[in-house]
Amino acid sequence: MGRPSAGKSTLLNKICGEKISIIAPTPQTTRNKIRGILSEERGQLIFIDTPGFHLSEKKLNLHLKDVSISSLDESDLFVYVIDTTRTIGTEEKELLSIFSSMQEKTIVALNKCDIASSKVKTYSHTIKELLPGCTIVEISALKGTGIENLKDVLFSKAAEGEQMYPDDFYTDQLPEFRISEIIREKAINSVKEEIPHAVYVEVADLEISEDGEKGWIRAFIMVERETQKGIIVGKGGAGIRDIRKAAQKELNRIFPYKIYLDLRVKVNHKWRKKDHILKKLIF
Ligand SMILES: Nc1nc2c(ncn2[C@@H]2O[C@H](COP(=O)(O)OP(=O)(O)OP(=O)(O)O)[C@@H](O)[C@H]2O)c(=O)[nH]1
Ligand SMILES: [Mg+2]
Repeated sequence: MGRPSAGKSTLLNKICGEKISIIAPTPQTTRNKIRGILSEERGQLIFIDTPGFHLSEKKLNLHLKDVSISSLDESDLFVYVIDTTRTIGTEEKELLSIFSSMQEKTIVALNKCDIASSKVKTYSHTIKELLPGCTIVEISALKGTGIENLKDVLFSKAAEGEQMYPDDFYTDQLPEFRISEIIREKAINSVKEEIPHAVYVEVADLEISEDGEKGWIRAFIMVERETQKGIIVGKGGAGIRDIRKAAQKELNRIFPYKIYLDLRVKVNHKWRKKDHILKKLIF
């Protein structure tokens, strides 16, 4: 858990060694609880990546906050990720207060130590004072620094239980969801400002050949306005072509069949205000 853009998804992927959760420089990238599974000789850890903890009265953000908070009930331990390049604001204060009531179960991961080495020390000092019962680790989710130490801490703190997933499982996401997320990642990384927030992806069709060697996907990048559609499509269609190419390349790396992706852009006016769409997308 942590504020938007703290590096939660980058961390999940680094720990599990696979691309499980999508990443973007814009905040509010993750919109669902995304499970990542790490299986080693010493045991299995199941992680839940969550949407960034963001205080806002907008409908979409309220849904995202609910998802983030509800993950607390499902977890035995908490990794609270802090972006040490930023100062403590209202959201961080609220998170600090949430975790202050469960310090024994909380590991504070001071992230981005690759670019904020001096600030990490100050943070470490502050957190020791505010949350003396927490374990603090310094990491760079991007570079992989401190990840082995974090894993050791988690394995030492985790309670013993039955193995929940087979050894070779690293996520439980359904193919349609995973496809839509990969397309969304490529789309939101190609645009700026408000547009990433206005994007969702709908997989209309996924057909796999009988021999299991080919997969055909028909998907739509959904935006809120015609102008946003124009920006995603780009000059002469160059934008959507690049998104399609990048998504297809990554999908081909992940799925065992050769993928053919048919990708278009459509408008769903003000979808972020529509309850039935939010219910479908955010869970
Ligand atoms: N330099 C540096 N950048 C990082 C690190 N971890 C994450 N980032 C960058 O921070 C940005 C946000 O990363 P995400 O992993 O998407 O952050 P998040 O916390 O999942 O964000 P939301 O899903 O929006 O809440 C991306 O541009 C990452 O490359 C790190 O350790 N060092
Ligand atoms: Mg994320």
